[in-house]
Amino acid sequence: GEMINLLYRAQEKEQLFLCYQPQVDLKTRRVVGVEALMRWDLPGQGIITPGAFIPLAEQTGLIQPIGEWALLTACRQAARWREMELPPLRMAVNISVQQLASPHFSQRVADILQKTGLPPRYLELEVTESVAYRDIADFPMRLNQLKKLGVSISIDDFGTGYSSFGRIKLLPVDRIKLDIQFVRGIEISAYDRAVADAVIEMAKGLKMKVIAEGMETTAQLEFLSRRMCDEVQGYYYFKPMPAAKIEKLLRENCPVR
Ligand code: G
Ligand code: G
Ligand code: MN
Ligand code: NA
Repeated sequence: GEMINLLYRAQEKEQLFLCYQPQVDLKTRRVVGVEALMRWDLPGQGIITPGAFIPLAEQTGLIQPIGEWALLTACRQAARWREMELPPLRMAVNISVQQLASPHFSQRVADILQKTGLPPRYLELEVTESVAYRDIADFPMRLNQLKKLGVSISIDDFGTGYSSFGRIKLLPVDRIKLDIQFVRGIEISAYDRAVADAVIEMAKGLKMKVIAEGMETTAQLEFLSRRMCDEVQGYYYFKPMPAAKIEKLLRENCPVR
């Protein structure tokens, strides 16, 4: 309907932009990465968050051009920050299953890295757990192709999908993102604490890093620090913010409390 036509034109009208949410290393308490998060500035409607339009973009195939725009924009931004000689920063970009299923995707990533000059080790691609169990394409092969470019791979929303360890084993995963629902439950649910604990331990055993999503409270911070979770991303430290604010943050380069 109407929404899809508006979204179709959003890109050429330059209504889309990216915000970046810092990711904090729990040992050094410094910002070591950011996740790029899309926003849509639709005149008369205000800023629309991706939850309200990404599903539509996925259903209609628009995610291909929009997702590619996000990847290019994020890499360009990360390359610019490197030129400014700010402290090193990982750039995490969300990738839809549809993008990964496209046979040209790894070539497009290679082109974008070349065009922007971003060293591949600074780019992380976030895929959801569903790449482990969806059989629509050869995802292990595709992720391995991407790994060969030198980028890293993280599994988003971990703990909410239907994957099995037998399938995840086939994927070259560098980092697991513990889903926000388990982080939210840390103070109130023994079940969620046990899941958070198990995911952190599992990641360590499998030589993967783990980042907790959506950390909002001191109690969560204390729990995650005690359990030696590697990194956190959440409103407790930082909300998603425009590029200029990230720049300021990096320039100051102070540890967070
Ligand atoms: O509305 P909210 O901000 O909660 O939505 C976040 C969701 O949108 C997350 O699932 C996130 O992965 C997704 N998302 C944000 N930016 C992008 C993007 O650039 N590409 C893709 N494919 N998904 C994105
Ligand atoms: O699915 P994905 O992890 O890509 O989406 C990240 C989403 O989580 C973004 O929409 C981001 O704004 C949101 N988010 C990040 N930190 C917090 C937090 O501390 N609390 C809540 N409620 N949402 C958060
Ligand atoms: Mn994500
Ligand atoms: Na998530």
